[in-house]
Amino acid sequence: MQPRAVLEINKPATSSSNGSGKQDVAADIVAAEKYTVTGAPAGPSKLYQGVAWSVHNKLVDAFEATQAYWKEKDPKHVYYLSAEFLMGRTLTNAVHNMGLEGEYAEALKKLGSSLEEVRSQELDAALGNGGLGRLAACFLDSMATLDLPGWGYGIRYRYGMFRQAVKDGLQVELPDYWLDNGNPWEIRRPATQFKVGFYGSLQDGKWVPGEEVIAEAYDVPIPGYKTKTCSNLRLWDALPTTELDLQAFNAGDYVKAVEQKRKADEITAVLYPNDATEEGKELRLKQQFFFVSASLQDTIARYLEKHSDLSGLPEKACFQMNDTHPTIAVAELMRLLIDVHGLSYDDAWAITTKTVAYTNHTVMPEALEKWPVRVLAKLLPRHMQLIEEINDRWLASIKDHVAGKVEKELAAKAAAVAEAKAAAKAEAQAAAKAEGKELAEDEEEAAEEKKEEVDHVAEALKAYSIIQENQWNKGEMLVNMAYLAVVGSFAVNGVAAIHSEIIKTDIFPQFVELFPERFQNKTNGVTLRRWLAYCNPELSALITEALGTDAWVKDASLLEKLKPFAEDASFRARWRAIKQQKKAALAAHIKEVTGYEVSTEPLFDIQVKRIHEYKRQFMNAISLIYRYKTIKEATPEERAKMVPRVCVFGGKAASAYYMAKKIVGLVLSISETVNNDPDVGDLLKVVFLPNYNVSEAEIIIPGAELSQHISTAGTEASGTSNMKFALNGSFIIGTMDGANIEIGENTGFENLFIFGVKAEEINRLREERKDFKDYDPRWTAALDMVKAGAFGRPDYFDDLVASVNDMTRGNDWFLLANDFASYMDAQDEVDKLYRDQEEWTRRSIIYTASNGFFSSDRTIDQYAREIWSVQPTPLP
Ligand code: GFP
Repeated sequence: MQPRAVLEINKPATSSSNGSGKQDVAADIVAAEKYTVTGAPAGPSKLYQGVAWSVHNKLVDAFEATQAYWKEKDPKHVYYLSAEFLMGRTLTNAVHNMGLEGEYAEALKKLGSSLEEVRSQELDAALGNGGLGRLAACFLDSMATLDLPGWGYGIRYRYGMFRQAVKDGLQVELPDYWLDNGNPWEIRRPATQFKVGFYGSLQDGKWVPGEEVIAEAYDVPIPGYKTKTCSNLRLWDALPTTELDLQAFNAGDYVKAVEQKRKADEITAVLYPNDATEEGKELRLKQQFFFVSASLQDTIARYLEKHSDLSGLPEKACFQMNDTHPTIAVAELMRLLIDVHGLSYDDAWAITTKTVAYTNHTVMPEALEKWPVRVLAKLLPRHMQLIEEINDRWLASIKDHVAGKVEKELAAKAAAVAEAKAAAKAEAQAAAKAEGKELAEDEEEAAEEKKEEVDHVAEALKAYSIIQENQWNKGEMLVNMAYLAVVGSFAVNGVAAIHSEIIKTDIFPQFVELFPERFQNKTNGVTLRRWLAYCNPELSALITEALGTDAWVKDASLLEKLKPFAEDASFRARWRAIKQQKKAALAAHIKEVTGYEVSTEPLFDIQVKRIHEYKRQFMNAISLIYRYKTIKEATPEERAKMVPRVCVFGGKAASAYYMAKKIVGLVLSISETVNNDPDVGDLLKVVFLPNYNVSEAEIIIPGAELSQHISTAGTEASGTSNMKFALNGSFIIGTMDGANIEIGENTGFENLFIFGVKAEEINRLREERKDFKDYDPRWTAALDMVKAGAFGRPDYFDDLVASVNDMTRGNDWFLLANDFASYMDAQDEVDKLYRDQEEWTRRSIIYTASNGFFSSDRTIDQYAREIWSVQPTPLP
C-alpha cells in the first residue's frame, strides 16, 4: 500500500563531539533542548526533553544496528502480542541499560541538575492495567538482555489507563494525557502502514469490509542490559483511509466530512473501553482485531521479503498470545493465509497451529473472554465463518474419542444400574416367589438406552466446543476465546506452578485429556534492572559490594551468595539503614501526595495492586479497623507494647466495578478518620496513594517492610509484585496462592506469614458456608463500626459490608470471613517478629538472597527454549 508522504520528524540535532572524538553529552542535551523543544521555558521539564531526545538518538543507533543484523541473519523471532504494555518511565532504564549513566550524570552536573531530578519529569507510559501489562514490559527487557530476536506488538493508546484522583473521598477517573509533550521514546513509521477492515459482508465467499482504517507503526526501541541488542515494541496507531471527505465538507456536512477520522480515533483512544454496553463490546473487539491484524500482516510482509513459501513461517515466527485478548489471531492468520495468500485450509491450519502459542493469566471468568456470535459475525463476518469451520472440524476430529469416552462412562453407569436393577429384581423375585407369581422382561428398555447414547455424545461434545450457548442467557451463542486459543495453539501455559495445575484441572481438563503435552508452566518473573538495581540503587550498591561484582543484575542466581551476610551484624546494620532511607523517601512521597505526615519508625506495611474483591483489600481494611479499635481501647501500658504501623494502599478500581470503588472509598474514609484521631498518634497511619502506577511502585516497593498478597487461594494466577517486594527485602504476608507458594519454597516458609485455607478447600467451603453465621468477634466488631457510621457514609458502604457479612445479600464468595481469624493471627506474628529488629533484618536479607529465581531473565529463557525455539542472536 502507498504510504502517505509524511516525514519522520522530531529528530534533534545530531550528536556533538568535543573535539577529542568523545561525544559531548552536555552539548547534545543543550542542542536537543534548543532545537526540539523550541519555545518552552527553561526548567526541569525542558531539560528532561533535552536529555530524553539526546538519549533517543543513541537508542535509534542501537536499534538500527540490531534490526539490520537480525534482518541479515534472519533468525526465528518471537512476536509477543499483547493488548497491554505497562512500560512506565523510560529514561533511567535506557540510560542505565546502555551503560550511559556516568556520562549523563557528569553532563547533568555541568548543567546544574541530576538524573534523579530530571527523571521525575517524565510521564508514565501506562498502556496497561496491572500485572499482565507490566509482565509484558519486563519480558521485553529480558528478551533484549538475552539477545533474543523478538518484538512486542500492541496498541499506541492515546490516553492509556485512566489517571486516578480522589474527590470527596472517592475515586474519580480522569484521562491520562501521557502524550502531551510528545514522546521521545518512539519512532513514527509512516512507511509502515496496513489496512484493517471491519464489518461488510461475504460476496462470492470473499470478505468485502464495510469499513477500513489504516494501522500505522510506531517503534519503541527496547535496549537490553549490557548488550548491544536493542529490540522493538511496535505499537499501532489508527488513521482514517480518508482523513477529510471534501465533498461532504463542501456540501456543509461537517460531521460526515470527518466521520472516518473520528471512527479511527476511537479505536486507539483508551485501554479497555467499558464493555458493559454493546457498543463498548464492539469497540473492544475492534481494538483487538486492529492490532492483531496489523501485526500479522506486518510479520508476513517481512517474512516474504526473504522467503517465498509461507510453509516455512513456523521456522521463522512464533506468536505468543498474552491472554485471550489477541486470540482472534488464530482466525486472522487463517484468513490471511487462505484468502490473501491462497493456501488451502489444511495447509493454513498446519502453519497456524505451529506458530501460535497462548498464555493464560487468570481463572477469573470475566477475563476469559467470550464474544457473542452476533457481535463477531457483524464486525468480522469472515472470521466468524472461519471459527465455525475450525470448530466443526475440531469437533469432528474428536468425535470418536468423545464417543468412546461416553461409551465407557455409559457402560460404567449401565453396569451400576444393572447391578442395582439385578439386586432389585432379585429382591422382587424373592418377594414374588413368596407370593407364588412370575416377573415379565421389559424389552423397550434396550432401545431407549441406545437413543440415550447418541444424545450423550452430542451433549459431551458441547464441553469441547469453541461455540457455546450462554448459560446466563439461553439462546445466545458465544465464542469461547480461550478454547479457540487452546485449539489453535501448539503450547498453552499458566504463569505459576499452582496456576498451571488449576488450568489443567479446572479450566481446560477436557483438552488436557486430548493433548496433555500442550500444557506447560512458566512461572512469572520481573526484571531485576528496574525492580532492584534502578529503583533501589542504595541496596544494589550494598549487594554489589558484598558480592564483589554487579554480575547479579544479569545473573540473578548470584544473589544466593548474600545468605552468609545475613549472619553478619555490621552488614545487617547497613541493610537496615538503607531500608530506613527508603522508608524516609516513601514518607516524603506520602507527604507530598496526600499531605499526611508519617513517622519512619513504624513498620511499613503495603498492599498495592489493582482493586478487586479476590485480592481482598477489603479484608486488610477490616483488620485495620480492628487495629484502630484496639488502639482506642488500650491502656497506656498496652499502647507502649504495640507495634506502630504505617499501612499503605494503592491501586485502581475499574471504572465500572461497583464494589471495587466502594473498597477505595472505605480505605479513604478509614484513612481520614484514623489519621486525624489524636488518640492514635503514630501507632497507626492509613494511607491511600492515588494513581498507583509503575513510577509509584518504584518508590513504594523499596520502602516496604511487609507486603500483602492475600488473595483467596486459587484466584491469583501468580502475582508479580510479591516478587518485587521479596527482592527488595520485604516480608510477605499471604495465602497459599499464585507465586507466593514458590516464593515460600525458595525463601523457606518459616520466613513468610502464611494464613488461610488452601485452594483445594475452596469449593467445599463455598458450599458449606451458605448458612454461615459463626463470625470471628473481631470481624463483627469491625464491621459493626462501619455499619454504625464510624467512617461516615454507612449507606454507601452497606452493599460492601453485606457482600461479606450477610449470606442472604452476598455470599462472601472470596471467603474473607472464613480466613479472617487466621489472617489476624498471622498479623500478630508479624508484630511479634518486628520487635526483634536483628532477626527481622536477618530474614529480610534472606528474602533478597533467596529469590533470584524470579528474574524474568529466567522466565524468558524458559519460554525461548521450551516454547518459542528462539536462539540468542547477539550482534558481533
Ligand atoms: C494477571 C494475574 C496475575 C499475574 C499477571 C501476570 O494480572 O496474577 O501475575 O496477570 O501473569 F491476575 P492482572 O493483569 O490481573 O493484574
